[in-house]
Amino acid sequence: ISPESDGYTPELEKAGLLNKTKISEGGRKLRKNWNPSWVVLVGNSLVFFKDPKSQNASSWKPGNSFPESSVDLRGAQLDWAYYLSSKKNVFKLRTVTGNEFLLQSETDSLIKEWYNTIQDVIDRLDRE
Ligand code: I3P
Repeated sequence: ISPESDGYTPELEKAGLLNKTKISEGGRKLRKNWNPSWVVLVGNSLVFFKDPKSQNASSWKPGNSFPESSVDLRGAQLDWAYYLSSKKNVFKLRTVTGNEFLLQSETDSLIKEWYNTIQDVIDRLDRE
């Protein structure tokens, strides 16, 4: 199935490389395991791909490489996470199902852009 033939392909809002670790699953705390991840914000979802080297801005499209996981942003909560990591530029994303992720970049401007863009999507969904 190609993006042209599936009738509806949601708008790509943002894509890029971030460091990622999951810190809880359904409210249960997990051991941190930081890894680079190709992160794509498309429609109401944040989609994570492994192996960032083989990814590009088209990876999220139907028929292209399969995501490692994805997160529904409806009802999600975003917070800067100054106390949750020794790394700089870390924010926490908590899903409505109680999964928590930390996302991080060494580049200040980049992480702020991601924070603002994800928050805009969450706000839009809250108003729907
Ligand atoms: C963790 C690892 C993480 C670190 C975490 C450590 O050790 O060093 O990078 O998180 O700190 O526990 P291990 O590899 O033995 O699991 P940050 O880099 O985010 O600080 P934490 O336990 O304080 O979360």
